Parts: sequence; structure tokens; C-alpha cells
Amino acid sequence: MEHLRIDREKTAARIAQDIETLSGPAHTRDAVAIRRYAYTPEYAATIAYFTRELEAIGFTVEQDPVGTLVARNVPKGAPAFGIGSHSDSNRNGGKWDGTLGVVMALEICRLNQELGLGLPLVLISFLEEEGSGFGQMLLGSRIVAGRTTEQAMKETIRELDSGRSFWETAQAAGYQPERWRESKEILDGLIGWIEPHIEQARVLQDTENRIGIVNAIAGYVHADIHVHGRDDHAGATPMNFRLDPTTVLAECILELERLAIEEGHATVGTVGEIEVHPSLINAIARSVRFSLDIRGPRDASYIGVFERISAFAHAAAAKRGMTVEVVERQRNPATPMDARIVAALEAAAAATGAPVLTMHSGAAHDTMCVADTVPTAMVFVPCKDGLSHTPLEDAKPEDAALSVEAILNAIRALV
Ligand code: HGY
Ligand code: MN
Ligand code: MN
Repeated sequence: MEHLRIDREKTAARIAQDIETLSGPAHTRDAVAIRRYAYTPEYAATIAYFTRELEAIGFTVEQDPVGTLVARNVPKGAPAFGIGSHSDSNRNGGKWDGTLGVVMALEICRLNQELGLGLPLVLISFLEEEGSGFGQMLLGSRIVAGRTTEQAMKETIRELDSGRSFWETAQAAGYQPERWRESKEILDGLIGWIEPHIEQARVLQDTENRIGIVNAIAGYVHADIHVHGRDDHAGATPMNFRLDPTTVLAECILELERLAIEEGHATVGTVGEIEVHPSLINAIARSVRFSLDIRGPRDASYIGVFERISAFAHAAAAKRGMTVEVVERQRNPATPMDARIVAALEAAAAATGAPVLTMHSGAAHDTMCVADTVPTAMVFVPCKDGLSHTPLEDAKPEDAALSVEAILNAIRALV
């Protein structure tokens, strides 16, 4: 099939315009970072923006029972190719993570109509990918894939700021979580799925490539470790009388680093959240809670590190007369992409004439959940200096336009 060259300048300009609009005050509750998460007015404004833009080009737009947006130019369940990402943000978000993928998918839908290509397309923007509202990453796509439970949505998955359950929060926002089992139907009829996304690392930049084709996504475990000590006076309590949980925290952070490096196989471990109670300069902590984010392309590796750091935490606490609880939040397995879609993307990307790299993703994506039932792949856009999950995050619309051209051509070859 002849490679179709698009007007890249025009597409880059529209992408830039969409991104600027979606980083404006109506779309974020913070003036510095993008802060936009499920069931907030800012998130609703963003969904409304995509709805208007898609309806203007003839798409039928609806939401699944909990708020994942799905737009079709074919009847529900008819054969079609899926494109999209997420438009919620990290709590310290940049304007490109997730949003760029939905904007690029919107641009593909626009070009399909303008160029009269007649491609059957379904655009999806998954709810709550970042976990910024409820502390649970990929929540919308896990609901679609049945990778969570009704009990969790009613009991353990709670809004970080209010403590209200996901179930009640969704209902209060006008959604119907009781119909969550219908969410999987948004994937009905999909013959393939491609998620465009910024790379969130600096491999493409440092290797001077402009398009990344993702052939695998790292798996991960998310958990919390609670250390129970005793809140004594910081000045009056002799050192050998203390039950200070921050000592266990300190040992665990360094041990996690050691275990991840020792394991290798691109295994990574991060303690990103630390809560100390009561957190007073003159009081020994009563308890500490810290998060574990352990990932890698090899399940046995990162799961092994999770098991070893959990055992270490128990032992480190016990030797000081304290106890710990390790509470797992979730895990998602490492996910290979579909070879046929990867090959179509590699061919289409090569035909753009731009330098292309096939690579794995260290970051998690909704595509991991879509992959259960639909052949999937991803396309990465270079990310300035690899900065992401920070307002410093940046990317180039002209790089995104190149990937739009590649994805459009790959879909033409696949449908
Ligand atoms: O953290 C992640 O992997 C994704 O960016 N939410
Ligand atoms: Mn993302
Ligand atoms: Mn993210």
C-alpha cells in the first residue's frame, strides 16, 4: 500500500493548539502542574472538549458506566481499530503524559475524515490511568479488563482526599458503577489497538530517534508498607528505649535500591510516598507508611524483589521490637505487544523517513489491560530530557505529527 504523506505542519499546529487548550485553567486545578483527575470539574471539562471535537467530525461519543470516554465512527461492536490513551494527569503532571495520546488519536480521526480514508475507528480515553484520584493506577482500563473487583471498588479503593469509596464517588458524579461489568464492551469489535504516548524517558532523545515503536511494557507491583512503632518524647527517651519506625523505613529504602540493582534485568524499585505520623520535630514517630513501586520487563525479577523487600521489612522491624504490615495495592504483568501491529508500525514509521527505534516501555499504560483481548502496540514520542510526572515535561508537536502519520498508515495496512 502506498505510504500516505500527511500535511505534518498542519497536524503539528493542531496538536500544539489542543495541548495548549488542555493545559489551560479550565483543565487543571493547579497553575504550575497539570492536576486533573477522575470526577473533578477539570476532568469533566477535558472530556467535554474531546466530546465536542469528536462530534464535530461525526463521531458518536459516550462514556462507559464509570466514565471512560469512547467515540466511534461505526456502530457499537462493528469491526474497527482502536486508538487513544488517558486524559487524566499525575498529581504533579505535565501537559503531555496521556493527553498527547488522546490528542494524537483525535488528530487521526480528523485526518481520516478530511482525507476521506473511511477507516473504522474507535477513540478511547481511559478513566483514572494515573491513580491521582484513588491511588490505583490504570483503574479505568482495569475495570474494562475485569482486573479489579466490585468489593475493591466499594471498599478498598478510596478517594485520596476524602476517603470516600470509588463506588460512592462515581455515583455522586452521576455514573453507574453497578454496571461496571458492561465496561468491557467498549472493546467489542476492535481488531487492533494503538496507544500513542510520550516516552517518559530519554532514550529516543539520546539516540536521536523521532519515533519509538513499543514491543513490550514492563510489569509492576504497587504496595504499601506500614511500620508500627511507639510515639515517645524525642528528647526524654534514651536511644535504647525507642521503637522508632523511621529506622526501618531508612533501612528499607537502601535495601530496595540494593535488591533492584542486584536483580538487574532492568528491574527498578522506588519509594515515592512517605507518611510519618505524627510527623513532629520533637516526637518519635508512632508509625510510618511508605509506598513500593517495583517494575521490570521480567515478572520473576520484580516480583522477586517485592518478595525480598517485604521479608526484609519484617525482619528489620522485628529486630527492633516492632511490626510491619505489607499491603499490596495491585500488580500488572509485563505485557508483550502484538508482533503484527508492531511490524506494521515499524514499516509505516520507516516510510516517514524519520529515525525509528523499537523499544520497551518502563512506564505502565492502559494498553497492558487492552492487550488481554485486543492485539495491541504503542508508539512513543520523544520526551525532552526524559522528564515526566513533572510540569517540566515537554515534547515537540512536530515529532507527534510524524507518529500520527506512521499510525495512520499502519492502520490503513491493518484494517
Ligand atoms: O506510572 C506510570 O507508569 C504511568 O505513567 N502512570
Ligand atoms: Mn500516561
Ligand atoms: Mn503517567
